[in-house]
Amino acid sequence: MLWRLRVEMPFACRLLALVGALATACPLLSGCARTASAARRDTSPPAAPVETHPARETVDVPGTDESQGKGIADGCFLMGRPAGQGFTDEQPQHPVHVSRFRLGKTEVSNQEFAAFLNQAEQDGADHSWIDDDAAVGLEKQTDGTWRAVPGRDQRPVSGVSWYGAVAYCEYVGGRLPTEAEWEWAAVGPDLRVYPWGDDWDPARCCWEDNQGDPYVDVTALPEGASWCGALNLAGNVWEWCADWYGDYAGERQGDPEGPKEGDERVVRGGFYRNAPDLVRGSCRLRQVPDACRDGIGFRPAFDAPEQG
Ligand SMILES: [Ca+2]
Repeated sequence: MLWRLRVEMPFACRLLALVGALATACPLLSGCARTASAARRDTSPPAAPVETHPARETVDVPGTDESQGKGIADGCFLMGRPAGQGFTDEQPQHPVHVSRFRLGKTEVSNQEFAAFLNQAEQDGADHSWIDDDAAVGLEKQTDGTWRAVPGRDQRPVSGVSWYGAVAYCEYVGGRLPTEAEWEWAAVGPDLRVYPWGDDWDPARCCWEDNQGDPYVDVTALPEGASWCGALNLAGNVWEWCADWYGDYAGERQGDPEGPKEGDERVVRGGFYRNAPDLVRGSCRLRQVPDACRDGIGFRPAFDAPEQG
């Protein structure tokens, strides 16, 4: 598929690589200094999907010409943070080209995942998709069907394993975003620290200062939208990515997919209990793919339509 192809770096990407090298060599070009700290640490094919493909809203890049097909524009950016900024596993910062793709505008909601569970056939799957106790927004009824807990239908689903996320994405005709795609959607061409910009703003995401019900609706906080219009990339729930977790290689890459194997998968974006440092666009965390934990959800990505 197109999004999996390695691509030749265009001039703009080579220019970004040069800027990155200069920034590493010269602290004056590196932007504001940030505290570095220790890195943190993610197995098998997903369960079979079902055939139905309900429509889902995705985000588009402002200015994208309709005739070119919708989707987040391809582009080059410096993935990760410069030395001395962020966490050590965000380094080395390196130039990456991401091909055009589509991304869910919102995290997947309890209502959406309940509908999926009621239609998908989980029996026979090698890995559990969800943990009843961790999925605080879902409940199984006496007839065996699932429903969103009243009042939580539009809250993000959590307590879902990587396998459950993959199965849902296939159910809607998509896939999980790669780590590079997720970061591109969050930081954009101007390498924002947070999806909305470089300056921390506690009112723009669901983080540890959130009071009352820890989660917000997946359509809430439009003021925290990223450059391409994706909501709640920062906070609310961590989001599963397709990649195995691993160290960055450092050289320029086209549509990287992470290590070929590993023990833990990447999650991105932070959740409602995290401090600002963990909801940054380049921050990485890892989880074993069988983990069903409150605070980890996802959103689907889609291959961009072919350009005619
Ligand atoms: Ca999120």
